[in-house]
Amino acid sequence: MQITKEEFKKELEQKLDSQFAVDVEHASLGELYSALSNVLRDGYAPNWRETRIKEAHEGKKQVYYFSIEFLPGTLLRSNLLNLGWMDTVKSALKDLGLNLDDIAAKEPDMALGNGGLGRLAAAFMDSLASTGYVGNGNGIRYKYGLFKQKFVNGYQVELPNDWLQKHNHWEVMRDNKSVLVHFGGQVNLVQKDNWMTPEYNGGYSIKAVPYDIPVVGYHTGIVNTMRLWDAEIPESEEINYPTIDDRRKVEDLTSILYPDDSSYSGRLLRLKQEYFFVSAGLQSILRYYTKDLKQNDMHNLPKYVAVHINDTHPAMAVAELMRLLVDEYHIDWDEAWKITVQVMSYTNHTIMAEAMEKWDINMMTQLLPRIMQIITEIDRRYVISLTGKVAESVINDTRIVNNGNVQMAHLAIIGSHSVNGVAPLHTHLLETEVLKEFYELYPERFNNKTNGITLRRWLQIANPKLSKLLDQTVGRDWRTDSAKMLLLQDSYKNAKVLKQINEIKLENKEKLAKFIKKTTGITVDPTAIFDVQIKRLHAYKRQTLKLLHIIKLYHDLKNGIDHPKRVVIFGAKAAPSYTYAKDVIKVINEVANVINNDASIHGKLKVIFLENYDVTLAEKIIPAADVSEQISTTTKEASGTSNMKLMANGALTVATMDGANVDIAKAVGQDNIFIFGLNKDQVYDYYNKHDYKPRDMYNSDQVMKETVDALIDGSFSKAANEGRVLYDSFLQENEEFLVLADFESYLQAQKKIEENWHDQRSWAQKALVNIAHSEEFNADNTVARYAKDIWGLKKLN
Ligand code: 9GP
Repeated sequence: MQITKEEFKKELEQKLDSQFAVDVEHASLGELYSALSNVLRDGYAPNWRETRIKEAHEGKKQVYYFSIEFLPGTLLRSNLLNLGWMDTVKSALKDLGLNLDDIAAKEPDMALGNGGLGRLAAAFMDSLASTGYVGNGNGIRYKYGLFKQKFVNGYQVELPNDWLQKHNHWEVMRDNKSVLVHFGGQVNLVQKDNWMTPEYNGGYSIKAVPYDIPVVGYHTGIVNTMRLWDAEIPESEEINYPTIDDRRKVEDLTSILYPDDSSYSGRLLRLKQEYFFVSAGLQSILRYYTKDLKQNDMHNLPKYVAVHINDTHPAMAVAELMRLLVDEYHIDWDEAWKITVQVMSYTNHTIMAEAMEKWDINMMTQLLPRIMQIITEIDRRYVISLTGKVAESVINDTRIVNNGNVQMAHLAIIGSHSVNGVAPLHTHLLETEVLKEFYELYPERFNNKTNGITLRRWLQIANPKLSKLLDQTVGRDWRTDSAKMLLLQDSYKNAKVLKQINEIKLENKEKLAKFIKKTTGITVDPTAIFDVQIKRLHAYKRQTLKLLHIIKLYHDLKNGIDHPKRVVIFGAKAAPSYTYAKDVIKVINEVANVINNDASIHGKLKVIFLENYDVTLAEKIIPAADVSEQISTTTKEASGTSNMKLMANGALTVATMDGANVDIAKAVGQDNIFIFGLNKDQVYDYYNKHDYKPRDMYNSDQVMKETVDALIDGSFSKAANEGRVLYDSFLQENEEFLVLADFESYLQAQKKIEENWHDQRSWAQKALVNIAHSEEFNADNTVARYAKDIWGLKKLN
């Protein structure tokens, strides 16, 4: 539905009046946000309803994307954009003396995730709706999102992120679609009507209540649904929870994202969460299949339903679908297994062992006795199917139940018809190293699907000026057909366009500089190089290598060696129980303090660690970046997606040949990226030979020694202990992340960046090539590949 300026103004006034009894002039920004989002709801509601009717009518296959994380960020501006209302509303608000950005700032960021995998899930939701597919999200409605990060004396402090406090304007609670999820007790199988039927003794049920969030497609008229489940006590069981405390214990199931898994109770809660949203999701899918689509033959399920397992957290979907098919719908085991494997597909997002979940058998038996029985049976049959055909060691390495644990990645792989990695190098490593034995067993299941990003958000919303420049140079069609962005290359020698690229960047940097001043009190010069590293804090991502570069620059400046002005900007959260990562934050903050307050370097170097990195903050930083730091240890970053967002905004990448950096390098060419560091074979050589001796490097390289020593020689005395931790980690024999091994070549890459910076015209040309080629990483195309190769979807008519 389209709207005129006058209609919009009238609607807004009416909403303000009916909701708050105020007029535009007297409304607060919060009230305006609320009223505006309600006008918008009225705008897309008919499309949402019609999409559901169409889905059922056309009976097209649908994908259900099961993910424990979704990171949509804020939705007001993206809903406005996708509905086609953005320009009208902006201009109407301007007439009223209002600014959309100020109003949008009132929306809490939906931080229901940690990092890349959650953001990718949200990007896929947007892309599915925007390319015309029916795709549904299935996740958890955490009452508290990822913690709010504060720095106190340089340390990370985690505060609850009470994002729901002011109400989520987009969600719709659908109590009538609730389902019950059963936990605990004991299960015996008894013969009933010729069927081995589970008889449950004890245990308890929790009511899973869905909250639906609309996902508005970009100019498609399609509105899909992201369904997030909340936990409630079923009315029939209220008597068992007489006190508020009792109730809270149940409702706490969906309170927090990532319960602390260093304790038994934390792990138990996590396992409960995983089963909760998986079971609720699958039950509602089957209800839709039987009731709304009126299908009664479960054998046809794969024609209508694809379930995607995003990382291992929802891997229990394999066992839960088996339970539903066998126990509830009385399908023979072998038939049910065929159906399950055809329905399920799985993405692996990391080769880091810590993210390959495993669950203790006893814990699982106590919490989910029937699921454990089913997993045991899947495992038993798997072992039988391979016995005598492959080496026993292969069976032991790949079976689901081993060493007292349930291996969730194994369950996902064995129970899915497709297993994909998220960049070619990552997929290659899965096939040849991490999941080698599985690859040999099921080569046809493995495939690559390189990640993508929502260009709409990172360009049209976050960088309207650059978007306008694209309109002027390549025409507006790039907004729906991103391949058109490649036409920007025709302006490679166009002095006016190059100048505009630099001017836009400078304006964005001025805006960020103001934000930095407001939030940190620190003044930064917008003409300096804005050098950005934004991602979760993790040893493998090597914020530490950036830190060493900063110290080296500082030493140079103190010693009278000149460098172009630089502002290094970090954004990163450390997992609350990850002490090394928190030590890194403390050290960076104290190094920043010393450098930012040292008048002798005349402001030539500034180090800014912005608090509380999330999607909203990313939208402020990314358009203002000159340099994109993608410096993980080669082989460790599955793909990365900030690398794609930054290039789209014209930042030049300094990178190891890791994850999707490899593909970015291929897309833009070696002249338009700064590659450094060990390649994958060199990294594996160190790992295989166990002969990485960083201390020898340190002893033989005076610059490296002075740089690393600064961590312990009192230069940054407020982080003496944490500095020692980092120092020791770098020098440890066979240190896994090879920080010092890449130090020298990283400095060389940075030197090249400085040399290039002096020639602003050629810098703009490199930026232009990066912007143009970012179209290769459009998530719309990524989901189209999933839709075709994995899910077998057809677009809605
Ligand atoms: O670490 C990967 C990151 O490289 C990738 O871009 C992202 C999306 O595929 O997933 C991250 N993995 C996780 O967040 C946890 O496995």
